[in-house]
Formats: sequence, C-alpha cells, structure tokens
Amino acid sequence: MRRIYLQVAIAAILIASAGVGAALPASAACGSGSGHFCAYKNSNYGTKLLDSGAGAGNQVDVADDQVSSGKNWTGNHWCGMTNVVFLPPDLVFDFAPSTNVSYVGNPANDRIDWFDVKTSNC
Ligand SMILES: [Ca+2]
Repeated sequence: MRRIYLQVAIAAILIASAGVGAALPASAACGSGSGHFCAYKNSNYGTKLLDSGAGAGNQVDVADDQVSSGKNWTGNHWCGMTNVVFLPPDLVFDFAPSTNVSYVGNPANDRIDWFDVKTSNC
C-alpha cells in the first residue's frame, strides 16, 4: 500500500514539473524580453545549437566550430571564443545586448567554441 502511494506521489510531481515547463515558453523564440541568448548553426537563425539564460560571469559551451548567427536578448555581452592550441582563447565575435545577428561574418563563421558572458564589452 505504501509503495502505491509513493508511485502516485512521484507521478504527481512529474505532472507538476511538466506543467512548469509548459508555462515558460518565452525562451522558445529567444526574442525581445526573453532574457535568453540563442546561437544557430546556420545564418538567418537556422538550426538552434544553444538556448541559454546564463548570467554574466558564466562560460557556456556550444558545439565547436558551427555557430553562424545568434540572438542576444539578455543585458550582457556574449563573447564568442575559440580555443587555440597552446594559446589563450581568442575572441571571435561580440554579441552585444539586445541584438540579432543574422550572420557573424566570414572571419568568425564556424569558429566559436564557447561563450564568455560579460556585463561590458568583450
Ligand atoms: Ca555554421
């Protein structure tokens, strides 16, 4: 009897947490007011690689050497960094707060490995 009660309780928790997830669709579009940063594999926001609400001071990983566009609807700079063997990481692109970037440009395209989230310029 106790075991059944536990299973019902777990099911209730799972349903409740699913409901919380459904109530937060704002980040899905990664648009104005969402507080999220999104990075995309292709130019013009095709194939999302990352959707993050991480704050300043965080380092956020993304699939290596694929990012081509991004939407930054946070108040921070998202500094696109590349890892260089035996050298310090190199800044590739600065996603400024509240901007969409449909293409990062040839010098930065498919080079970002992670993001350094900062309150001011990269
Ligand atoms: Ca790409």
